[in-house]
Parts: sequence; C-alpha cells; structure tokens
Amino acid sequence: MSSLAYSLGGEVAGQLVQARPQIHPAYFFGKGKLDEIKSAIRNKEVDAVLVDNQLSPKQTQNLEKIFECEVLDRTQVILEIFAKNALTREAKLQIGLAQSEYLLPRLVGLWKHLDRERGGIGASRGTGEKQIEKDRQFLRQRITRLKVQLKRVEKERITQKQRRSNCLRVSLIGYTNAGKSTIMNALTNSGLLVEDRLFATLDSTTRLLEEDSRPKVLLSDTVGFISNLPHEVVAAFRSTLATVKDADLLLQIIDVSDKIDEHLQTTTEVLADLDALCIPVLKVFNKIDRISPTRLLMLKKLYPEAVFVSVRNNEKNGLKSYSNLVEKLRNKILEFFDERMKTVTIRLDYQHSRQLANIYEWSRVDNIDYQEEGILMTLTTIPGNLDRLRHQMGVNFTEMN
Ligand SMILES: Nc1nc2c(ncn2[C@@H]2O[C@H](COP(=O)(O)OP(=O)(O)OP(=O)(O)O)[C@@H](O)[C@H]2O)c(=O)[nH]1
Ligand SMILES: [Mg+2]
Repeated sequence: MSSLAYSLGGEVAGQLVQARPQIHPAYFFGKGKLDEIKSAIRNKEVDAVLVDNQLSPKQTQNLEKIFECEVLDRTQVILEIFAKNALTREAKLQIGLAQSEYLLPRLVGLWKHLDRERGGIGASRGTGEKQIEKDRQFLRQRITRLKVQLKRVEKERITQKQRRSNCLRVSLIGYTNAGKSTIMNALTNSGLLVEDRLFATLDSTTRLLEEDSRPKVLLSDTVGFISNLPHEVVAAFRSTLATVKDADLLLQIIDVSDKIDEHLQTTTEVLADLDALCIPVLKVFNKIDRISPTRLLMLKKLYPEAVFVSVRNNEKNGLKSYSNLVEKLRNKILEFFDERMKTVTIRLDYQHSRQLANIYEWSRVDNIDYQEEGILMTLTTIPGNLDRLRHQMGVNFTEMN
C-alpha cells in the first residue's frame, strides 16, 4: 500500500494495522482504532487515509465524516494511479470504463446521506433516489459508449494481429514494477518508460526481438499485475491484455527482491482470469543484483528451469555483465522456438515462385536448389506456419521427406 501511495504521488505519514476477527459493518475499523487513526491524522496533517482492503460505500462515507479527510480503498487507489498514468487513447478508454463500472453499484450509498440530510428540513423526500436513477442512467450510457469505442480499438488490434499471425509472439508478464519494461528495452534496444513506481506501463508495445530471425519473433510489454484487484478492473483491461492471450510464449518476470510466492500466485490468478493458463511460461527472475549469493543459489535450486538476470551493472557483485545475462535470456527464447520448429524439404513449381517471398517471411530457408523440375528448398519453421504454407500452395507444395 505504501508503494501504491508513493506511485500516486503521495507521502506516507504513518501506517496502522488492525487485527479484528470481524470487520465493523459501518466503520470498518473498531472504536479504539478509529480514535487512534483520528489522533494520528490530527498530529501529522494528513490529506487522505488509504485502506488496504475493499470498503463499502457506506463505510467510506462514515470514515470520511469521522476523519474529515478523503478515504480511498485499495481499488480506488489503483484506479487513481491508472487514471493518472494513462497516456494512450486505449488506456484512457479502459480506465474510464473501469471507473464507471466500479462506481455503478456504489451510487446508492453515495446518495443515501442526501436523502437523510434533506429529509429533516422538509425538503422533498426521495431527491437522492431520483438523482441516483439519473446518475445510474448517465453511467450506463457512458459504459455503453466506452465499450463501443473500445470495440473499435480492438478491431484495429485484430487487423494488426492478422498481419502478425505468421510471427512468433512472446509476451512479458508479471507483477507491477518487476522490471518488464527494463527487460523489453534491453532485449530490443528500445526506450520505453521505466520507473520505480507501480503501473508505469498501462498499454501494450510490440517490438521485433531480432531483425533476421525467421519466423520473426515479436516481443510485447504490457500492464503489470497486482494482488487483490477486482475482476471488473482486470476485465476493463482485456483489450490491452489480449497480447498476453495471443502469445506463443510468456516470459514471466519476477522481482527476486520482492515477495516471490505472492507474486507468482497473483500471476497465476490473472492468467486464469484471462483464460491463458495453457500458454507455455518461461520464468525470469530479475534484479538478482539485489539478493545475496546464497539466496540466489537457493532459488536456482528451486527453479532449475528459470533464467536469472539483472539489468544493472553487476560486475562489482561478482555477477556476469548485464548484456551477458540478457543475451542468455534472448538465446533461451530462441531455443524455446527452435525446439518446436520442424525442418522439411519441399519442391516448388517455377510458376509459383512468387510464393518465395512468403516462404522467406514465414520460415528459415536452410537450403535452396534450382532444379529443372522445380525449386528444391529445405525450410525450418513452426508447425503452424508449415500448415499455412501447405494451405496456400496446395498441390504445388510437395514435401520430399
Ligand atoms: N536493482 C535492479 N533494479 C532493476 C532491475 N531491473 C529493473 N529495475 C528497476 O525496477 C524498477 C521498475 O522497472 P520497470 O521496468 O519500470 O518495471 P515494470 O515491470 O515495467 O513495471 P510497471 O510497468 O510499472 O508495471 C525501475 O526503477 C528499474 O530501474 C534490475 O535488474 N536490478
Ligand atoms: Mg512497465
């Protein structure tokens, strides 16, 4: 929560923990804790109280009255950060949708106090209720409009996807602030925004991993995951997260200096939410410059299949240079696809030689021989691209082995 507060641009004045067998339905906190928080607020000139849990609208209202300052629950804090960091049109649309959907079921609570306050001085009863109905309608229309606009963005994405369907797609995923954009930059020589704040990245960016590898390998960076995020917020980011669902390989970036188990768990939950659990995952433990050699050794024993990297100047820690480690990661990605590629020899009739461009685009040509009866080629590619070539060329695609 303090990282979230910092990402929002705030400064943490103090932290309090409450242990309670049951949450108080009206005030969330118990009586003693309320007093404790109140005096802390007074002493430290606090602007807002952030609660690391989900509050009901009524609880938020009651707390705001008692504390005489703004009260935000975990979801609201995350939504505020999203709203602040959203730069692209798609990210803005998605955050608008998430905010509206979060507000819709909460309107009742927001207006209840209005009825109560006005009731006493003889104003017409039910003002709040009429207002709720208006606001609800307003929000519903807004949600519909945003969904239509997002559909349009999604359509553009599908066109892009078709263009890229013959490429291999790798998606970087993981907890927010794990170092996904840093690794993306290192692997593709890009200059994406990297920040020591949560949710620096809110949209997807795709880059070529290597100029000359065939089929082409594309790498995508996207929004990070976080624990205890309501499903409707994840759902709002569905179009951005589509790059995850369409990937052939997921690179799961894990910050070794953070809570590994919790983050692994969260990632699994979000992947389940996205219906993406069947995609192969390569675990990449990042920031190994921040842990002791013994801990590193232990993790390597626990996760023998994983890759361990750091995108820092590591030599002073006795680690390999970061370019060395990043190269290792790149090779591991290429190896993953190599293992899945197939090599075939085909014969192509001369009258279909215009297909050569496709063949060169979709596969690696290991050998080419211009013979009298046709062009003899040895190709290596993934099974999906072979099927595509077979489909395109029909009878002119003769497999020799
Ligand atoms: N010490 C250390 N810091 C790192 C390493 N890799 C990244 N960082 C730092 O970790 C912070 C987060 O990096 P990002 O690349 O923005 O992380 P991200 O996963 O893209 O985060 P979001 O987009 O905000 O979800 C930055 O301050 C980076 O400089 C590393 O190997 N070692
Ligand atoms: Mg990022």
